[in-house]
Amino acid sequence: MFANAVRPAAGMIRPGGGAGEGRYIRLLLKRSPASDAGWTQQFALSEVELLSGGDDIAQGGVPIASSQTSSTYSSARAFDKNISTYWQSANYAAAPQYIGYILPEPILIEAIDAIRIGIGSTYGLTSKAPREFDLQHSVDGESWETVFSVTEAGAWVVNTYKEFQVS
Ligand SMILES: [Ca+2]
Repeated sequence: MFANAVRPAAGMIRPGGGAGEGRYIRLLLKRSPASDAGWTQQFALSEVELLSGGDDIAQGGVPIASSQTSSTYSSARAFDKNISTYWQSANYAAAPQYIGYILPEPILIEAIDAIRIGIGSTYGLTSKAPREFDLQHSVDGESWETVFSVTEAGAWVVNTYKEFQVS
């Protein structure tokens, strides 16, 4: 368990069963050094992996994001297995912002046991990396449920990944 990772109250976690199966996963990014400072570009990250049994299941689906600076920094850049490319939220788009993935098949949210986030070496990127975020799950892409929260991810180092244990 990552030292600063916290679980929400048990009642917030959807139990297994049909209602808990969904294709929509996202990270709701609530705070970064850039958002704290009111920068025009508040969030960026280079890679997101949704780990289940050691495998990244964010493959074969559709990346999504609340906004992007331009097509160069689209949501797909966070899922291309290249730490040199990154997604970045739009200019002046305030927190929170989200980066996520529509899986090709529904899963139980409990199947995700860790999240890995990678930050590359582009100047300023570590300042836009999330310090506080929620893992959210949805069955319809409209109503989202928080299943895991990180309140302080700590400082980021260029060209490194942090892994957050969900279960
Ligand atoms: Ca990338």
